[in-house]
Amino acid sequence: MAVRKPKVIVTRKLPDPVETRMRELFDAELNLDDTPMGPPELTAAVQRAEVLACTITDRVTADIINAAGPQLKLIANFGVGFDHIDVAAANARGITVTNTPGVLTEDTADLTMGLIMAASRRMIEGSTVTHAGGFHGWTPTWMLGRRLSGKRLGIVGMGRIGQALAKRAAAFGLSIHYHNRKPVSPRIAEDLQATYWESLDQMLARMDIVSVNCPHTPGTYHLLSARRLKLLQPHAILVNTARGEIIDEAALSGMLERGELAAVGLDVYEHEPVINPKLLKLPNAVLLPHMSSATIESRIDMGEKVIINIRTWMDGHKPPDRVIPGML
Ligand code: 8YV
Repeated sequence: MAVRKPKVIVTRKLPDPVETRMRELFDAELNLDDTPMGPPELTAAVQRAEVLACTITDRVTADIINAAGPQLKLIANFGVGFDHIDVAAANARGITVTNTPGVLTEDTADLTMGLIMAASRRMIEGSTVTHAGGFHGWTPTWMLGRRLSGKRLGIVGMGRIGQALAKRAAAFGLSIHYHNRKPVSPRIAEDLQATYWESLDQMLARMDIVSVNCPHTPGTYHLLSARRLKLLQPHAILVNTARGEIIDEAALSGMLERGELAAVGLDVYEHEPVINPKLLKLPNAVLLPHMSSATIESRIDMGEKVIINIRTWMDGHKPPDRVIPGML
């Protein structure tokens, strides 16, 4: 007996193996030229789709959800963060929301470690100057950065990615400190040799490097506010591979411009894809284009998770990666 294929609208171009599998399993409408969808396109999509397979570039607001037809049953996000989806509005209409946790943890932690190294050792600055023909021979005092080994790393948010970063950082000789809503289990704390700080303020004031690894929720918006950023030591380095909204980007840019902070390594921005113009001018700002999960392996695994969530829903079961408001 032929299995009924649900109408799945995929909002962005996904890796070929993912799209091929989606075509086999679903009545999949793909976005082959990868044009991001604005509110009119998203509204049209939710009026026809049974499943919306969306990404961070889609603002799935309450207005969009309330415009959906009764056939929309599942919003299957391609990505772990879901702050671009009004989950409460979706749930209120009986629409399930899922994400793709776990599969991008290691790649995101790798890139975070990369940003820490690049910012501490001025790697991008060195490469840029070399490409521009500016390497005229070794000198004893040129391109001096800061050693990692023996320094303190403060991780804001000790979930999967924070813990994966802690393991990498320990191998580089950094001592691990963290702030979280609650301490990790004694077994994990011992494994990671991690020191818990209940007070974020106190931790920030004592770290050499700070990494933001918590989700963006109403509670973490501007968690690193202008006041808190001022607590950082002038030689400190700040990296963020979580969400731009967690840091007051204008305040951070001003501090970096005034030399009140040694360097930053950012993969995410408060108003993506717009970046504060001050940051763009500063050589001690290592800036990446939101690429921490950008490996072919992560992106295929994320697609697989989206497919599993849709398949489980099709089979009449609760999808494994359901998200609910306030779960983070
Ligand atoms: C994703 C991310 O690529 O998963 C996340 O939360 O930030 C990214 O690494 C992006 O969200 C895709 O929707």
